[in-house]
Amino acid sequence: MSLLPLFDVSLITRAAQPALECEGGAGAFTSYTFGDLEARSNQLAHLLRARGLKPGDRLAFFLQNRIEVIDLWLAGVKLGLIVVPVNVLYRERELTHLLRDAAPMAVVTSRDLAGLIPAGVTVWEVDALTAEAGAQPKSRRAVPADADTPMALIYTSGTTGAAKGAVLTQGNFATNALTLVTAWGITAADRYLATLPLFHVHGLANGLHCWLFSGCHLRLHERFEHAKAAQWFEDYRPTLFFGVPAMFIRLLELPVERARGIGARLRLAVSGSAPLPAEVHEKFRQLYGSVILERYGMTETLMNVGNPSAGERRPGTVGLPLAHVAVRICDEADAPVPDGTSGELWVKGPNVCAGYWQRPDATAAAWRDGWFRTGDVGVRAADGYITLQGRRSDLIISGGFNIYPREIEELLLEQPGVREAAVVGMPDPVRGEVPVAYVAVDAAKFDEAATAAHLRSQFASFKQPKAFVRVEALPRTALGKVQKRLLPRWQG
Ligand code: MLC
Ligand code: AMP
Repeated sequence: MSLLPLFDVSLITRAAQPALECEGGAGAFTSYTFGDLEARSNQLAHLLRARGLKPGDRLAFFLQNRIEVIDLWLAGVKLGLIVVPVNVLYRERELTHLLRDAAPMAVVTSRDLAGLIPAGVTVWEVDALTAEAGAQPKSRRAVPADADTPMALIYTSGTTGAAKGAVLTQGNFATNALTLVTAWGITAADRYLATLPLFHVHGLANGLHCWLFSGCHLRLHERFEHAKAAQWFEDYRPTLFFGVPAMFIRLLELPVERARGIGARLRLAVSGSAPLPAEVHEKFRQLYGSVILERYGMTETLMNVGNPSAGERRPGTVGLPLAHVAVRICDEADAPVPDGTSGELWVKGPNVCAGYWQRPDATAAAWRDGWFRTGDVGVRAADGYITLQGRRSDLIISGGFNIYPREIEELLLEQPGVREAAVVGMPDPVRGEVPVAYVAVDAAKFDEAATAAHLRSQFASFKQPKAFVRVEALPRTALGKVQKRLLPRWQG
């Protein structure tokens, strides 16, 4: 199954129907029909083809949420391109690695972000590209594709410190969209408020694709802003909202009368990308009268497990395997464990990506007998509900963004005066976790402010340690492995 036939249900069949409203500055919104989106993406496809892009070529975008991301994604689907979404918060070190690895023909970005792109990479400025596309024919330009056609390279940090590109196919995305639209009963009558970034699978594969396939209406915001979010809900009156736990936690700040009004219209609120505390689930229900549906996914697999739309949405659990997914929970010896016993979640299905881009070693390490080993640890109850309990790696998730400590530790060790470094996730009431750096330093050589400034220039803001805690030496096992559990607790 490829993507265009799914999207055509909206792009062609609902051509005259209002599809989207986008923020156009000063609080004004511009509206588009599905037919407008079809025409815009055809024009861009003609231009990209004229610029030499062929099926299988990579094209990256480094953009906040805006209609041009949708144009680019649809043009990529039509031309069989491999689109490479890049987190707008990434900085020099992340960008250098990712762009060298993916080797896109160009990066489409905005004027304010263009200066961050490393030298030697071709940059296409988005407004100029869009203006030029406007002069192209509106007729469809598309190449044949099938389920195995690679669609995107989405980078996800590896335990080695360097991010790997998950190769997601059109079939992966199509399966995900079909399953979610069906399981969550999304119809053309829904209204979806989109504030998740489009450069990660939550906003892209779930948000955009459920919209395009169901033909519902979408309001796209550049990003989630907690001070404005309540007003957006009240103005737009969405029936659908997808968010990370940090967003739901921010929404708990609203007075009950406003929350009730919003909740009365909200048919379905979905949380994922990080654990939703059971307490937040309950408080949201009390305040909004809406029971959050929590689901579990990954960049490499898109969505795997979810609470039912019709049925019990059990707080603290991620629910049951989605219709197309097989889930196995295994012990250290790779043997399936009985219900009630913790183990690593393995998944198998048409949602699982084709492997890591040019990394046969990492691909071989992550798959076993056709199963993808998620690295997430969980337990299954006798009635099938799965609870996630942690991870096999020391991944930190902050506001739904992933942080691999190793990546930051490696850079810290390159700084003057740093002898040892360990980065650890500490609990945070809104973002779930935040990173804190423990360092053993030569005081005469270590400059904390300079180190922090260097980190800021190299990494996304969510990876910046909230503090540098100085220790004499890191606690280690007899074999020299750092024991992060034994580090003194940071008091904030
Ligand atoms: C966040 N920030 C941004 C930004 N998004 N800056 C610019 N543009 C954006 N789009 C930065 C802010 O500058 C700030 O930096 C920090 O993030 C927090 O911002 P905030 O305004 O204080 O927001 P807050 O209320 O804390 O909420 C944060 C958040 C953000 C929820 C808006 O964490 C977010 O958008 N998370 C979504 C992540 C996501 O989509 N994950 C899906 C991965 S896919 P500073 O310097 O103050 O820290 C996946 C698979 C699956 O995991 O299962 O879905
Ligand atoms: P990413 O690599 O950004 O796609 O992040 C995927 C990881 O997010 C998973 O491996 C999980 O650890 C985590 N995750 C996603 N959804 C949930 C959830 N509902 N509860 C807990 N963790 C989650």
